[in-house]
Amino acid sequence: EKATPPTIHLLGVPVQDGTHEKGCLMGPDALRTAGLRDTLEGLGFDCVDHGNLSPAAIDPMPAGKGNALQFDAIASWTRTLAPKAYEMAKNGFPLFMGGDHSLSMGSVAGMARHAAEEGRELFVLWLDAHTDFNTPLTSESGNMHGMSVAAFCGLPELSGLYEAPLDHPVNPAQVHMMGIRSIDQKERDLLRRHHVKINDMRVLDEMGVIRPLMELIDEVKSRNAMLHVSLDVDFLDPEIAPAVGTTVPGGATLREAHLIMELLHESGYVSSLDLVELNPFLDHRGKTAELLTDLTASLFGRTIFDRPTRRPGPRHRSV
Ligand code: 4U7
Ligand code: MN
Ligand code: MN
Ligand code: MN
Repeated sequence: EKATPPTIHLLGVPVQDGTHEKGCLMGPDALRTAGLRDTLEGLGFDCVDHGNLSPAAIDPMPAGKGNALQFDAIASWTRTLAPKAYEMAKNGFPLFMGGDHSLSMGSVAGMARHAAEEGRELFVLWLDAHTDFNTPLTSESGNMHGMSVAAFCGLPELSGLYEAPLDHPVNPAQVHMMGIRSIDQKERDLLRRHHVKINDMRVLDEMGVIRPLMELIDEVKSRNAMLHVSLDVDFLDPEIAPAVGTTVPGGATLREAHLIMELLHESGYVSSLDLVELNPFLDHRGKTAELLTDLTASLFGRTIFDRPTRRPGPRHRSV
């Protein structure tokens, strides 16, 4: 099979209602300013910037149970984004520029529907300090950017975010997390009950990124599934990526993050990407936006020097 590079579809999703920290709405423009599009075109990809999404108004919803802030606002973002993601996926590789992490409630739901239509499963690689598996019943903060995974996995407490209960919820056992170092008490029980695959920082300390990542890639390949990558800025150590509201010390290093992206590129199975939680108001001279741009370049094949093709196989099979 001849390698055909997919068209990359950039979409800004300036949502910040999922967090109490203001500033994520500037994320898409900071990524544009850092030259994300030129970088991807420089790697040989056709690139379309669809501008920024704006959420459709929805009727106010019956007060949901529990502790969720801005439920209605997040529902309108999610209901606007999910069908847009689904449409973009038909024509290439969707790249979602956040915006806070509640963005993934829509991006992943749309990708899961696309995958199902192609007769394939969707796996998710969740790169984050946090597991984002709270529901309105378990969350202590009420911030909905901490509930994204629970939402796209179809937990009933969050089904009201979608137009209808999800036909294609992601299987929690097919959500692989890396970089985890902050989990709330009740969230822990939920993660266990639903068999989410968690590689915490201790796993990275002990074996580095290659083993856990290749486990995921091998599973994706063996099932000919698609792989959505969701990168939360706080996956990275705050020393190298300060532009985020929810810093947790002890995160991934620059080289760990690049190695993940390079291996993902070589796999050829990544279908879509979220770049989320970038808060340019907290950045130092654009360094976090530039780092995200560089990591994206690695995901799309930038290498430090020529590399032999070690894992020949279909490239971008997923699109
Ligand atoms: B992010 C938290 F309290 N678990 O629910 C919560 F520690 O998208 C954090 O990963 C959520 O940045 C972080 O508020 C959401 C918390
Ligand atoms: Mn997150
Ligand atoms: Mn996080
Ligand atoms: Mn698994």
